[in-house]
Parts: sequence; C-alpha cells; structure tokens
Amino acid sequence: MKPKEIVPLPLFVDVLGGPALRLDERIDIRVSDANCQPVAEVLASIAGGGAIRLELSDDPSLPAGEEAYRLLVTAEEAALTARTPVGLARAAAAFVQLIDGEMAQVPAVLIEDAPRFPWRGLSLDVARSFFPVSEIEVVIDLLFRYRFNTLHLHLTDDQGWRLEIPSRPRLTEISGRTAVKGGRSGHYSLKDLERIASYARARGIRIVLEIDVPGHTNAATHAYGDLNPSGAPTEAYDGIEVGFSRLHADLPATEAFLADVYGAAAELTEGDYVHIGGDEALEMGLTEYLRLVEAAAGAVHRAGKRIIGWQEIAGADLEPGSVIQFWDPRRDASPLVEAASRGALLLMSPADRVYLDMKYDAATMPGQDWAGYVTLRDSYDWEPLAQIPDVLPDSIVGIEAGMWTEAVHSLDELTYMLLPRLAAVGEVAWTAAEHRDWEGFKSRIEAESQWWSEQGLAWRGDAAGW
Ligand code: TNX
Repeated sequence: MKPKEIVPLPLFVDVLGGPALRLDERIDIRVSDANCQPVAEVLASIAGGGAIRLELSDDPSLPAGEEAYRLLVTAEEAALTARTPVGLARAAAAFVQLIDGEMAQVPAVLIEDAPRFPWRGLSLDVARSFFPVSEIEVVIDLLFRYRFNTLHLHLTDDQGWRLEIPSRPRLTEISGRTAVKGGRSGHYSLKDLERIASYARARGIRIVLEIDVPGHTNAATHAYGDLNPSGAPTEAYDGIEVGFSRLHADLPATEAFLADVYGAAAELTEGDYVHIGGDEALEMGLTEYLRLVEAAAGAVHRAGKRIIGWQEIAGADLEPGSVIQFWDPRRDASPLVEAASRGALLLMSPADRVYLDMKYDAATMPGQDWAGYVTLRDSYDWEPLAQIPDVLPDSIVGIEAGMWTEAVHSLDELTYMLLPRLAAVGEVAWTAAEHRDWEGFKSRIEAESQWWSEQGLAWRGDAAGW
C-alpha cells in the first residue's frame, strides 16, 4: 500500500522518496523496554522480516495523547516511537498496512499521528449468536488494523448467556446451550476470556463486558427460577422479539444476582468500565426500571469499576464519569443532554450510521433493516459531534459501531457486514474531521480490500461502487 492510502488517514504523512526498507532478511526487532514485547511479537507475526525498532519515549515533539505515535521508515530500519505500548500498537498497525508483500518492502515514510476520539469501539453481540474465540481473534485483528481500542462484548440476552460466572454455574450450563434460531450456542470459560483479553491487550485493545439488565434477561430467568415471582424458570427463547423479559426489583434474589454477576465481570475487567445494558426494558414502569439500573450500577461501583449503559439509563442517578451509549436516533435525546450536564460522558452509536448489522441495501442477505439500510457512505459521512444538539464536544468520548446477531450467524456473514463499513467507522473515530473526505476514502479502501481478499475474509464487494 502507498503511504497516502493508509486507513484511517493519519494526521501527517511525508513520503520520503528514498530507498525502501527491505523485509527479505531475518527479522530483527529491538525494544526499548520489556513493555514493548507483546507489540513486538504481534509485529513479528505479521511482518515476517526486516529491521524494526520499538521505542517508548516521552519525546515532547510527538503529537499529544496516549495513543500518539511516530513511524519513520528508512532503508536502514523502521522506527516506531510512542508514549505507551498502546501507541506502539497503533504505529504497528500503520506499519503493517504499508508492507508491499510482493516486493517484500516498505516505502520510506515519516508518519506522525494521534486519534481524534479516545473511545473507538465495536460492540459485538455474542449472545444471540455465539462466536468462538478463534473468530473473536479475527475481529480483533480487524479492530487492530483500523486503530480501534475497544471491543465491547454483549454477553447476555434473552437467547443465551455466554460468560462463565463461577458462583452461578447454571447461567452457562443451561443458557450457554441456547441461541437465536439459526445461530450457534456456546460460552466463554474464564480461560477463554483470558485468551481473548490477552490477544486484545497485545494489540492495544481493551475488552468491555456487558451483562444486560433489567430487560433482555430471559437467559438468566431461564437458568435461575428464583429471579421470577413464580419461582419457576422461564422458557428458553430463540426468537427475535425484544422487550418482554425482565428482572424484579422487589424479589430478594435480584440483588444477590446483580452482586454476583457484576462482581465477576468487574474482576475479569482490566479497564475501568463494565456495561450494564439498560436497553428496552418494556415490561416495567419507570420507577422500577430506574431502581434496577441504579442497583446494577451500585454493584459495579462496589466492585471498583465505572459503568457504561445504553441511552435509556440517562434518567438514572449516575456517578460522574459514567458513559451513556446513544443508539436510537428516533428518540428524544434531551435526557442525554441533561445527563451530560451532570458529568456523564456520551458514546455515539447512532443506529442509522454505525449499526453494521443493518443491511447495505434490499438485496443484502444477512442482517436487519429496522434502522434503514446503512450504506458505506452512511457509515462514513457523518459528524459525531452533531448527532445531539446542545451537547458540549468535551462530553463526547467517542464512537462505537454495533453488530447485533439475530440475523448474522457465521464468521463469513459477520465480516461481510463489517467490511468495508468498519474501516469507515474507524476513520470517523480516528481522523480529524477536516481531513476526512469521502472520495479519498473510497479510493484508499480499494487498496485495503486486497488485504481482505488475501486473508480470505468475506466482504461486500460493491459497497463503494468501484
Ligand atoms: C436494538 S440497540 C437492540 C438490540 C437488538 C438490535 C437489533 C439496542 C441497545 N438494543 O437488542 O439486537 O436493536 O439491531
């Protein structure tokens, strides 16, 4: 790939014009610090050869921010410099995009770069349809390549429960075996989750675990009957309706359940945030809904973490620094504006732009269309700060794409829906607004698409109209 074809577009690129770095010799990676080792191993597994130097540095001439980096490629070596290992992971992603595989070389270039938003994520629903660890690693590879830093796993819903909770074995023993009709079932053991987290960590990506309450809870109420007023378990559910299931604020079992599941999720989380869900609890009044959201948030806080939740939680009494995830552009956004004025942060996931389970057009086979068709251009050509009028830019922490899996069941269907739109979301999240341009993006991902094909990934071939 030519330096000017990098996705997402960097802040500053200078094509040096000198001889390229050859990659045909033995690989020689030097690190300034043992903390660089995981990124070095990722690079070694992709680059295959060449002289590469990774350096952690406080050099004030680097662009501002934890994820900023400098990449200087000359005939002698590739020098990757950043303040943090995460910044080095971003430099590594830029470097591997530049590799010309046929010529076994990388063009001489200087790149200086830093992201626009601190939170750049993908939310993946593994509850409706399960995706095994090896497939999650493929998704993480894509997130790494497009400089995302967050993989949010939607682990529980009406159709299945996907995370081992040691104190609540029936959740996975019973509801790990169910799924949406047409989808796969399964669950992640603690060891599986550690594998996912360490694969992600080496690539500068953190995992956010979502346990969705007080609606979307049929997998829990199917496994533990004491969560229901009758004391009897609910039936398993494999349909695609939403909003019918619920917890009960007045049942004594509910609080213990929240303490167990959020305590476990917090313990498994390296970062600051645990996602409490909060969407579409349609079978209860507002007072009970808010009580349950605040109980879930309390359980997370007692376990030492902050909360993130879907936009419906905006009316709850939230601690400053809580994140509210905007998703439904059809609804009144004024509660989010008020919550932001009280110190909440907003994460932008407008369904008509970044819900990548939405079909591209009427002929798309996987996916849904309740938010309309989402073309590549829809995912690219929008401004995160303009989604909600009257919100101060500092309240907006970033953007997160969504991938719900009621109608996306295999890895091929998943990557077909992600590519190329995930690259568009990555650029909206990373690249300064004034540097983005649709025509340029279209031509840059044409080069990028060769890599998807080489990797054997299914992708939507005509999405850019090439
Ligand atoms: C709405 S988006 C939901 C999910 C569905 C999705 C389907 C959100 C917070 N809730 O339960 O899977 O639509 O696209």
